[in-house]
Amino acid sequence: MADCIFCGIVEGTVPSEKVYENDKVLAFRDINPAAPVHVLIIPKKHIPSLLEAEEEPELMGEIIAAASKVAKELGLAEKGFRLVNNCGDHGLQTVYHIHFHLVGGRQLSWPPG
Ligand code: DGP
Repeated sequence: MADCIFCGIVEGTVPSEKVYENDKVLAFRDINPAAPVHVLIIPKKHIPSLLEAEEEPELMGEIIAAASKVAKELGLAEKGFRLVNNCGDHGLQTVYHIHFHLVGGRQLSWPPG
């Protein structure tokens, strides 16, 4: 999709530090990390937000599977981590290409602010 920064990352026109990729899913380091490990996991297909995910159950499963794989590969299995989706204005979503934040490497707090 034109003007989508994450589509640009998928296409390679926007640089990123990729940590995992398959034919449907891409994972790369967040440009503004909130923790020692902060990876964004996205579908290569442009889907604006979690509101459209109902139509893509298989693809959402691919993302969860990628999160599990990347978490283990980046050393998060022992201590744990968090997988977060921000949706819409109240959720503080800023990029409207659905993405899941894989965050770990330090003690996290709860509930979110
Ligand atoms: P959200 O608020 O959930 O929409 O988070 C969007 C995240 O995307 C935010 O943590 C910063 C990250 N981000 C925005 N632009 C870029 C970019 O060009 N490259 C990378 N690697 N991350 C980006």
